[in-house]
Amino acid sequence: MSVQHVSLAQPFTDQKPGTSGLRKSSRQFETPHYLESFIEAALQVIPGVAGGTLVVGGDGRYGNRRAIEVICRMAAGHGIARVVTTTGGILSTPAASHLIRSRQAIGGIILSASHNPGGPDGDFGVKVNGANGGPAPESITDAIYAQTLQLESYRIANPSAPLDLNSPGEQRVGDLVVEVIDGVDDYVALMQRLFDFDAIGELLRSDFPMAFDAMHAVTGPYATRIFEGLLGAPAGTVRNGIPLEDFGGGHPDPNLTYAHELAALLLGGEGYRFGAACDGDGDRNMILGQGCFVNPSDSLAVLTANATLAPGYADGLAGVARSMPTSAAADVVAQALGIPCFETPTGWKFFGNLLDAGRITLCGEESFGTGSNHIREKDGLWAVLFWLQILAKRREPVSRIMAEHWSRFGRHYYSRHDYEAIPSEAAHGLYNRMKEMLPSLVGQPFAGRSIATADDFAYTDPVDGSLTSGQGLRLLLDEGSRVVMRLSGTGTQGATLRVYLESYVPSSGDLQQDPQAALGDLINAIDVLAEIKQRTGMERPTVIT
Ligand code: VG1
Ligand code: CO
Repeated sequence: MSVQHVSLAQPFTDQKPGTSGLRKSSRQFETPHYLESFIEAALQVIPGVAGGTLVVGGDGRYGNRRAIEVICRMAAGHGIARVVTTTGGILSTPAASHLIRSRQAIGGIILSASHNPGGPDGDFGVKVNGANGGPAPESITDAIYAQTLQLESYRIANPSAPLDLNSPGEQRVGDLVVEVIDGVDDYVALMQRLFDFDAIGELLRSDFPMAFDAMHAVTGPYATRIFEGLLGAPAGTVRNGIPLEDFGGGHPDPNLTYAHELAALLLGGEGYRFGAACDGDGDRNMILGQGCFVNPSDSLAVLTANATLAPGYADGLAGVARSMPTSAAADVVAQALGIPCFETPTGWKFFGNLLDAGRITLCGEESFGTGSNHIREKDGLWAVLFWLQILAKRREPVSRIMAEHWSRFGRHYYSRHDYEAIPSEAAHGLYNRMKEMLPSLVGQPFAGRSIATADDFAYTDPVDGSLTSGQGLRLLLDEGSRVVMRLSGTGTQGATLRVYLESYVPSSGDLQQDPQAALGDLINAIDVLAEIKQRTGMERPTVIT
């Protein structure tokens, strides 16, 4: 095998990983040497490269196969012994996490821009995961970024025969073994260990019409095998189940805006009892019942309260964690169960240490992410199966499960308002102005209440003591309501402002309000204080969840 050292005229300066890896337009990734530069930096930083095993795959978007080819050639150039990849290069983020762990790999490279649209005019992304199967911690991503800034060349094996990803088997690129496996098998076996497939199958074969929307993204093959194959749900239960390079022109983000067809089926009185969708790379989930949307913060709380109904969690939970902007619904359940609850910054990487140390079993984010210690990523289909497990045991409609939950624990009214693609200057101007105002806000009136705390969230990792600051501006009101603002770390166009609103009503209060109405005074007050409409020029948010 011959290895080339390709010189870079100058290093790239825009390869700083965001909330979830390096995410840029597909066009930018097609810039000569762009992908190679980031992979070179990653291979220089990830420990154990020489002789190690690396897991590589992606969500099937435009650029996936080319990237797998490049990474295999670069892996060969760096002395990696084995790359494990999948037929068609299709590998969901949770399945990749599991594979890294079960193969004792040094880590993985996942090709996805998650819920961002794909195709030549869409986005592409590279996520680097560590040996525990989770997103690389900041110490690693910072080091990779630093490396990109001083890179002079990269090492890549000369092209030999093109890789054949069409069927399982082993191939060689020089000394490197490229092992192509079916990316669905191991994941499905893991799900069968956690959940009672007999009970769920019985439910799905009874009068229980369900719709799952794979959004033409990675979960199609997994969902078809699980729901229509093993569990015996009728053909057609899985919609948009064929992964497409551009996700059929859609936006593979499972929320009420982008998964509106599914939402209409469940909320529009079509007779479906349960609906769910996953995002581009399969780590997010949206849960719907008949006439009922379950917000992700509540979903984490319901899974926590009902965890022992699933065989994999029958012994109870060590603890739970949620990201800071996620509502405190899970905290209330944790308190009732007498287990610890942790509040982490946004992004799954912050759950890794808590999971590795055995301090938590479940964790979740308001952004449709839920997961557990079975892997080190959030897991969309796992959450759907967990809900089905609860429904199979309780045999109650989703809406009744929610109503009973709130009447026991109280309800955290919650909403996230996203203002997408704001000119970067306007967004940073708005954000920095608020940040500077924070100290002066304490004690001030706000939405008929008073601001008790105003800060920029910082987190000290309870396991390794590392400090992460600048994680979001919080206004905590005297009666427990909150407004949080963050700038997104996953967008690729301009800036996205996220405003998170939360208000708690105890079980004795009015539990059946519309969330936007229940939060109306907070919504108005933050608009006035932060001058959102005025500074963004937007009359309303792009997406309301
Ligand atoms: C968003 C979500 C965050 C999530 C991240 C990655 O980040 O808010 O909760 O962890 O996406 O999800 P941001 O910085 O845009 O708010 V995924 O499905 O891309 O791995
Ligand atoms: Co995702």
